[in-house]
Amino acid sequence: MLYPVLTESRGLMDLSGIWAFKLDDGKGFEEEWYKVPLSEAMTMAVPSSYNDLKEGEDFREHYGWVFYQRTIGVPEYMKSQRIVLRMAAVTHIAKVYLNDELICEHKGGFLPFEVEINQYLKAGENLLTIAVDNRIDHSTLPVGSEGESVGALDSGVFKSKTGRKRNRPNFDFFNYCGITRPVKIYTTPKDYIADVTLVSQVEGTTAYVDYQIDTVGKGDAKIEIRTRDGKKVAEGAGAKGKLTIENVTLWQPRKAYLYEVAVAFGEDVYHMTYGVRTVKVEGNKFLINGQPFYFKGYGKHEDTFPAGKGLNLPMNIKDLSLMKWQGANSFRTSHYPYSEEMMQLCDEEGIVVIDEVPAVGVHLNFGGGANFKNGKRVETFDPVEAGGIRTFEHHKEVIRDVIARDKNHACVVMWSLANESDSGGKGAYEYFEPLYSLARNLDPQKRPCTIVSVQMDNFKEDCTIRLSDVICLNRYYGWYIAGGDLETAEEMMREELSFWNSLGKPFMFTEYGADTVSGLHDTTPVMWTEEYQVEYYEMNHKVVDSLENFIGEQPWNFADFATSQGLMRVQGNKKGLFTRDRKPKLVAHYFRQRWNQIPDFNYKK
Ligand code: BDP
Repeated sequence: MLYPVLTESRGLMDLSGIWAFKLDDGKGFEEEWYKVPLSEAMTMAVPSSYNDLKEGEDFREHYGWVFYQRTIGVPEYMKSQRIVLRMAAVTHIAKVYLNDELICEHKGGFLPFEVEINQYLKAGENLLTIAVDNRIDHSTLPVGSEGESVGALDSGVFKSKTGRKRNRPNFDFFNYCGITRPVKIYTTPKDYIADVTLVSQVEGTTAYVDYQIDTVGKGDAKIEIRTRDGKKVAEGAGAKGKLTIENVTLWQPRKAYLYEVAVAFGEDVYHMTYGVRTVKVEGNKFLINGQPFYFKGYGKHEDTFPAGKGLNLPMNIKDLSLMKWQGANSFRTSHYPYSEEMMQLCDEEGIVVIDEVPAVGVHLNFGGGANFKNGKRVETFDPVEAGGIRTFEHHKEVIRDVIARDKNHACVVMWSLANESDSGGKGAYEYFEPLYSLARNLDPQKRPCTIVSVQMDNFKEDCTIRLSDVICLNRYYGWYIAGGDLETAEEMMREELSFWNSLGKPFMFTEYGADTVSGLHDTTPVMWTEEYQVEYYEMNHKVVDSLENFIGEQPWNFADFATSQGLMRVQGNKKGLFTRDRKPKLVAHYFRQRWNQIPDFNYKK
C-alpha cells in the first residue's frame, strides 16, 4: 500500500488537530452518535493515544468504544479526482462513518487502511466519525486474556468485584489506543497508480532493479530513477521491467543512500525514495550487501508521554540521534509495526530494522500463567472450542498488510512474525509453518523470516529452530532466571547458548535486560541498581562474544516504557538503557563504549 504523498497529480490534506471525543457509555451505537455532532464532547488530539491525555482511572483504563468526530469539507475543484480517506493506525478496531453511513471497518491497530469517499461526500460540510474499540481477546493481535485465565502479568486483577470490565493484556506494554497515527485525505486521478514494487540485485558496481507498477484504468506506465541531486540514472516504460543502475551507490547501515523514484501512469505521478541493498542469510552469517552484519541495537516501543503510542516525530528524531550517539545500527519494531514515518526515517538515516507484526501474546501459558475453560487447562493451539487461540486468520492479515506497507523499505532486513509465542507448544509448528510460507511468498525481496522466541525449559522443541532463518532469542539469565546471582546465570546461559551455537545457524539476542530504576546506586551491585544493570550486560557479553554464530545484540529496552500495573513493574517497565524521557542510565554509557568498538561488519569471523 502506497504512502500518501503530494505530487503534481495528487492532493493531500492532513486531518490532524483537535477533534471532538467521547467515551462510549454502552449506548453510542444504539443512539447513533455518529449521525449528529457529539453532545457534551471532550477535546482530543489526533493523532495520539487518548489514555494519558485526561485524568482519572475510568478514562485511562476505559474498556470498549470511544467516538472521535470532526467535520470535513472537500474543495469542489478536487471532486473530479478520486478522493481517499486514509487512516494510518487506529487501535485496535475502527468503524468509520461519513455523515450517517458506515463507510468502512478495520481490525488491527498498527497498520493503515483506506476508503474511497467520493460517493459518500455531500456538498458543504460532512460529519466524519471514527469509533474505536480497544478490547483485546483471544482473537485480536495483540492478544488479551479471556475467561478464567490467570496470567503471569495479571497481578491478580482478574475478577472485578465491582463488575467493572477491563482489558487484560497478555503482553507487557500499556494497551494505549485511539487514533494513534495521522488521518489524511489524498486524491488521485481516476486512472491511477495503485502500487509500486522494487527489488534489486547487485553485481559488482551495477544494480539491476526489477520494478512492477500496479495500476487501475487506462494509461501508459513509466518509471525514472534519479540521484538525490536530480541526475537521471535509469528509466523504463511499461508496467514491469528491469532497470540498470551503473556505478550504484548502495544503501548501507549508518551510511544510507536513497535514490528518488518517479512513477507515472497517464496523468498520475507518484514519488518515493528507494535504497539499493541486498540481504541474505548464508551459512552462519547475516549478509547485508554481501558482508556479514552484526546487529547492535534495541528492542523498542512507540511509547512517549503523554502521546502514548501516538506518532511523535520529534521523539523519533531524538531516538535515532541517541542510537547514533551510542554506536547502534538497528532495532526491532517490538511488538507491532511502527509508523510509516519512522520507517522512512530509518531509510534516511541508515538504521536497520527487524519489522515485527503485532503478534504478541500468542501464548496462553506465558511465564507460568495458565488458562482454563470449564475447569480444564487450555493450551495455546488447542481447538477453538476448547478455548485455544483464534488469531490464525488475523495473523495472516497482519503479515499481508505489513509486507504490503513496508516491502520497499531498504531499512527492513527481516520480518518477525511473532514475539514470544508458544513456539515450543503442541501445535505450534502447524500454526506457524503456513505463516512463514505466506511471508516468504509475499515478500518480493525474499527477506529472512524469524519468530522471536521466549525463554523456555523445552527450548530444543522450539519450532523456530526448523522455521526461522535467524534464531532470535529473548533471554533473561541474571534477571528472571538466577536474578542477583550473575555467576550462576552465566553458567546456565553458557549451557543453553552452546546448544544454539552448535546448530550452525546465525542466532542473536532480540531481548536481554534487567529492570533498573534510574538513580538507584550501590557499591555492591544489587538488582534494580544502575550498577547491576551494567554488570548484568558485562556478564552477557562475556558469553556471547565467545560464540562465533552469534550475530547480534538487541538489549531490552531502548527506553523505560509504560505497561500494565503489576508487582514487578514500578510505574512502567524499567529495563530501558534510557529513561522514558531519554536520559541515559549508567549502562547507556557502557553500551556507547562497547558499540563504538564493534564494527557493523565482520565482527564475528
Ligand atoms: C519479554 C517480552 C517483553 C517484556 C520483557 C520484560 O517480550 O515484551 O517487556 O520480556 O519482561 O517477555 O521486560
